Amino acid sequence: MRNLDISMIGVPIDLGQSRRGVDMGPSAMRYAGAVERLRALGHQVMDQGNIVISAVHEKTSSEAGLKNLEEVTAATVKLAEAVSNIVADNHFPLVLGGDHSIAIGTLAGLADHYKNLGVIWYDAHADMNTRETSPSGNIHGMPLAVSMGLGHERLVNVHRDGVKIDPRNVVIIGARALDPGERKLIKEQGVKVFTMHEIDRYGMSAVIQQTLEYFSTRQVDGVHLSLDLDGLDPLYTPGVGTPVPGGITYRESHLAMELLEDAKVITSAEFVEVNPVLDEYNKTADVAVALMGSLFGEKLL
Ligand code: 6HN
Ligand code: MN
Ligand code: MN
Ligand code: MN
Repeated sequence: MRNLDISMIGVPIDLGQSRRGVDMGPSAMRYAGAVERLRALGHQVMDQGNIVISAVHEKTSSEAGLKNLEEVTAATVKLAEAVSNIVADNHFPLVLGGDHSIAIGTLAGLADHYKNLGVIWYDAHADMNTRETSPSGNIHGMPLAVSMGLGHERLVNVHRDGVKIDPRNVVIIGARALDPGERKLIKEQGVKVFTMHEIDRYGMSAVIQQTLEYFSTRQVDGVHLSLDLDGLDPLYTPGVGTPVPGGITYRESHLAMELLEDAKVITSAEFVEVNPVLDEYNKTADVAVALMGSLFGEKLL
């Protein structure tokens, strides 16, 4: 059991995609008891509140193919600063989304402190589109490519110029909805992916074991967990904007968190895409907070 100083920060933004409501994700996870759950495990938890995001949804400051580019850029710049300050204080950053576009800011802030960061991208999607390959123009489908230096310069240069993470330090877990351009980029960039096929075939335990072995060969200096609740099957997490059937189970997800906690490797985390408007009585936020419990050391006995 680690006793951590956890700094929690919410990013109430839904402009990285097209379905309103995911801006209420931070509140939903707080109502589900995130702070109390982690304090009960013996951690210090400082809730820093939310990054200030304009609540006006009419604006579409788009360049073609990049919806709300202005607003997403502004939000990620603020988040990067906040995350960087949290790490500078030797606290553990725990970011509550918000749609997955916020990862652009989280990873930019972490890049101030980690020179060879490992990233676990727990998601049904790869989030590796660019304006050229995106089927939607939604920036939440782009943050991983952006963080590798691929995408619109406004996004690539958030907080500090250029590349934030090495593609070979990225492990995607749970993928089952990849766009053609993403498949190509995954191969070109050398990203490691455990699709649902590998999870079905070898089991989550082996997948996490192989992930940890891979990070150790890469000699990473930290590991960020970016957990999109749509990585789980919509049976367990219906409150997400882009659900994909055939996903990771509730128990497999707990096992993944437990094994990561046992290995003591995770140095920052974000939980994204919780949309209470699409949910069934806050079920998805409850699952998010339960997974936080396992990630931060909760045991069944
Ligand atoms: N997410 N690949 C699709 C797109 O629009 O680019 C879906 C992206 C989903 C993004 O869930 O964070
Ligand atoms: Mn302190
Ligand atoms: Mn996703
Ligand atoms: Mn995602």
